Amino acid sequence: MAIDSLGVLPKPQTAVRRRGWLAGRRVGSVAWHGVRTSRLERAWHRASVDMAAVGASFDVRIDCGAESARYPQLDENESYRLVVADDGVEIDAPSERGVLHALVTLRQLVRSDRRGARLPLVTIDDAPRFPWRGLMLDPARRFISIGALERTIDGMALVKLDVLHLHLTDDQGFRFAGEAFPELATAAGGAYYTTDELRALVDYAADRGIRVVPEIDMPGHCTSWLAAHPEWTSDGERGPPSRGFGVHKACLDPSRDEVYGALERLLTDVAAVFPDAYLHIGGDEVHPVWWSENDEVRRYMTTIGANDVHALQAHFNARVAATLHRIGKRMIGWDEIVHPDLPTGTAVQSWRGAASRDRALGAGFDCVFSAGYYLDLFYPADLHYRFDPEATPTALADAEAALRNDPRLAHVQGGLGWATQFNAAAAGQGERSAVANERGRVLGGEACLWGELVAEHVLDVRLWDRLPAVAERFWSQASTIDADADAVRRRTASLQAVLTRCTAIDPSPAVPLSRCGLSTRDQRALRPLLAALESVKWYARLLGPGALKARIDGSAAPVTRPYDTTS
Ligand code: TNX
Repeated sequence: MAIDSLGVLPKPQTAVRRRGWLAGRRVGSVAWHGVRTSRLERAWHRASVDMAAVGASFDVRIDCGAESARYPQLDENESYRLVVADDGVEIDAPSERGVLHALVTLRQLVRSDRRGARLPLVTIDDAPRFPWRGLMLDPARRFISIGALERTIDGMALVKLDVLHLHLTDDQGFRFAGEAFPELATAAGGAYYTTDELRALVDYAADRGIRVVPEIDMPGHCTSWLAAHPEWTSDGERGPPSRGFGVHKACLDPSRDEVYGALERLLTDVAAVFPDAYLHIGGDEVHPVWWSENDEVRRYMTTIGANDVHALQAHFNARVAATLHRIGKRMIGWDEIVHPDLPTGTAVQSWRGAASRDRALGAGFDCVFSAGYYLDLFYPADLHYRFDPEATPTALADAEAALRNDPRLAHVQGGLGWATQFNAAAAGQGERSAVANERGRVLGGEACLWGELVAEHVLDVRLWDRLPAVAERFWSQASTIDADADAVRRRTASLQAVLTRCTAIDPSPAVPLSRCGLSTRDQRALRPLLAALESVKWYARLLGPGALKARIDGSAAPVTRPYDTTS
């Protein structure tokens, strides 16, 4: 039997199917060999409750070689072997992480119908292709409750994703209420997380083998900070945090020691809550105007010998990296941070296509690839699935061309053309090179769901019809990836039943209607209309006519869009 038809997503490395099935028993047993930890006991409990719900119980033997670190780390051994034989199930893994994955695979293998509950006889040997398999959520734009984050973590574990990247701050919100500067969160307005809530969330994720990487976006995207601390900027756009979306001029003042001192206290606070080795400093979309027009900042540039604002941002980043180094963290940031002066050891999250990835790798920086996995663009799953984190520049250009030529995206073709040109221009031409020659390492990838138009009641719908396909891209070997676009869509669709059975996630499109408080009658009345509608792809809806036109004809985009945080 082909790997495909086992229904496990992401596809395992190898699966050898034997004829026959293991029938479920009324009462199953678990036998522990090797290491037995409370984390594994809880994972076993979840798996058995879930299987019991479909009337499945089996005799399972679990042999775990070693305890994993309390908080998951990059590059741990995550491999496992799962054997379903005539006389029961056997799980073998060198570490807890592997056992967690094996139990998830087991839950996906169960069949239950009129013939009863059963498992296919099979031997699965599995391990991930990439150690960094992430999802970025954006509670800064629209708050996401801890409950919704927890159920998302449950779903992530089911598709073997292992990094939840939380974009905690942006112009519209500052969701981290630490001890040094609690006023950053309260003055920014809206909800925020307490450190206790975040610590509990980190533990919840660690229990499922998932790391949580916090992002504090700086020095741009910071109007929310300035409500409490206007003195951290030099000029201009002070006032209440912005409700509008887009690139704002506000920037932290890179010329003042006081700002670096505050950042050190803030990041120390963040580090105390998030044990992960990496801390994300954002660094994206810094508006060039403010710094270049401010006299003090210009004087500072002369003092440090920075010829342009990119050099100045690199200087800012280097000072922040030194702070992170002192508090035992590694820095990661969006691909705008790549610069000859960026300290080695920094990791780069590439969002502007192959050229930005290769520029980072060529300069020796490890890379997390996100271009191609922007779930907020509403692309169908198979289009995201085409992008490979390690694809050659030519293959990635082909994937982008496929986007432009896809009839499902015909209505946004103008904008898409612009996006591709932007990718090439922004990342610096002439610096493309083949992946094989690079010095940095592709750690993996991250799907991103930017939150401008993602209120919590649509979160499940927006994530789960496409995220599983991306998760497979990050876990499965390139050689097992489906060539047929429909296959991955079918497999993603059939995973939905497992998701609803095993987690509190409900990805059905009707859910937002009930979650936003419509009566059952109104929901029923709206359904035929919804069935006939389709989401607008790309950023055509997010940008609105003004910004869309600006993007297409290359002029400066207005900050305001037809939606804001109150829409
Ligand atoms: C760019 S991608 C951003 C985000 C926005 C997104 C969509 C990146 C690093 N920055 O701040 O949410 O576009 O508008």
